[in-house]
Amino acid sequence: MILDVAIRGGTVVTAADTMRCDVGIKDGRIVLLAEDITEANEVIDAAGKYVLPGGIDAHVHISQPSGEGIVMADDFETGTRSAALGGTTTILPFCLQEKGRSMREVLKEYHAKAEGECHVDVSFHMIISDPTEQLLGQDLPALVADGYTSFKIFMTYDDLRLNDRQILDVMAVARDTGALVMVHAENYDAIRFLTEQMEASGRTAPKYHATSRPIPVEREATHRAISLAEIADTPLVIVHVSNREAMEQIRWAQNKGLNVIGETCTQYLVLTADDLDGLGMEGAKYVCSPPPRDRDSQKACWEGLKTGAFTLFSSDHCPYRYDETGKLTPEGKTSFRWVPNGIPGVGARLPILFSEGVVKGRITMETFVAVTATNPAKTYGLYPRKGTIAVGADADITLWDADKRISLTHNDLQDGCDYTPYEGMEITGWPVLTMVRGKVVAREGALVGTKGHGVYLPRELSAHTRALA
Ligand code: DUC
Ligand code: ZN
Ligand code: ZN
Ligand code: ZN
Repeated sequence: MILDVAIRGGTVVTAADTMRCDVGIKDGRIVLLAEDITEANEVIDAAGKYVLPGGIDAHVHISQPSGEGIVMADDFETGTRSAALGGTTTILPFCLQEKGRSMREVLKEYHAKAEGECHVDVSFHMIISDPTEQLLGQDLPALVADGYTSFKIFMTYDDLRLNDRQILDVMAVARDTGALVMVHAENYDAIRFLTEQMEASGRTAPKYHATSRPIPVEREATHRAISLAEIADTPLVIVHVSNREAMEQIRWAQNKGLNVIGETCTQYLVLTADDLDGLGMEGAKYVCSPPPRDRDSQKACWEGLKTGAFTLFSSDHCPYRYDETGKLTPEGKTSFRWVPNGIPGVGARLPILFSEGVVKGRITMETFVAVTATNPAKTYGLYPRKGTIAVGADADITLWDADKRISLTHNDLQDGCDYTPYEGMEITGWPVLTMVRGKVVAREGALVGTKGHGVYLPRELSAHTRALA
């Protein structure tokens, strides 16, 4: 057999091992791992580089409706472009069901938006905001069978939040179908109470976004979500965990034997609430929920990644432009309450985790691969097709230059935003080549593929639910 591509001379890293070997690729898949592969139509020199499974960013938002007059800065072309340049080969955005709408219809719209536009592969989580009898009884079971095997629910936001009974009803469907529930855990009433107090006393600057949703807001909801999942008897992913107390709820549940999975994100490792305290509306650039906290929270999130309380590391890429078209709403509503919640980061995720984590000795190279690729693939039903370097897997590969130094600017990321919250960070380690199913899509900071190479991936059940279904 003549191989299409051989990646030669690199150091392959998986979630389990680091080894010197070449990678042979045929028809978009890895077909050979060997010491010295010579017969191939194309040879990629990986000497001195790490050969990693392409990143899987299991938590991104693209082209999602965000309220009147607010448009996300990324469509599927720009969002997947930034992913590719940042070494990520699969993303999992959310399809948001607005109240009163059929989930099937909503999914069709997202498929239409993504079709032919993507540089990397894509699959969809669903956001359930309206758990009608029709959705719970008919539509969701059919959609899970069709490969939409995860859904996110919210405990806060006027238009999205479910009450405890609704959460239990959704969890029961997950239990019965093998789907995996992800939860945004913040206490709605507590946030409203605090927001009204802030506004009544004129505290409306962006920094009060963080004050209006302090750690107990998240800790309480995290514990409640875990309890509801225990009662409904289903595994649960707590997404975007920001601090020690929420992490301790997850660890407590895991020690108790509950199948609770934790995710943390870039912003909780490197930003703090002080970043929201800039001149004028500058702080709006850092408004996301939960908000970045303090140094001890950062430390706790690193601990969570190192010890396995968190097995998922995502960007929560949620892109809004910092101008009158988006991050600041056009009607001149300048209270923090109106600033859309979310910050961009799909392209910066791997470099920041590598530089701050692996280079600084906080996590191992294998943990880096596990939390950015292998675990997301297993958790969301893409493994072993995605998330590892093994014979039979898709040839989704990122070549990593561990020595390359860069002072990060928004220009390096090429998303649709007009800023990065990580501007000026000194980074060591950078992806120098990204390959999706055997085709190079980005090389040395430039896009080389054409949009449309990325395909939609229907998914299997999660490794966490499969045994139960
Ligand atoms: N939740 C997210 O997952 N992303 C952005 C904002 C939010 O509330
Ligand atoms: Zn959320
Ligand atoms: Zn998110
Ligand atoms: Zn950006």
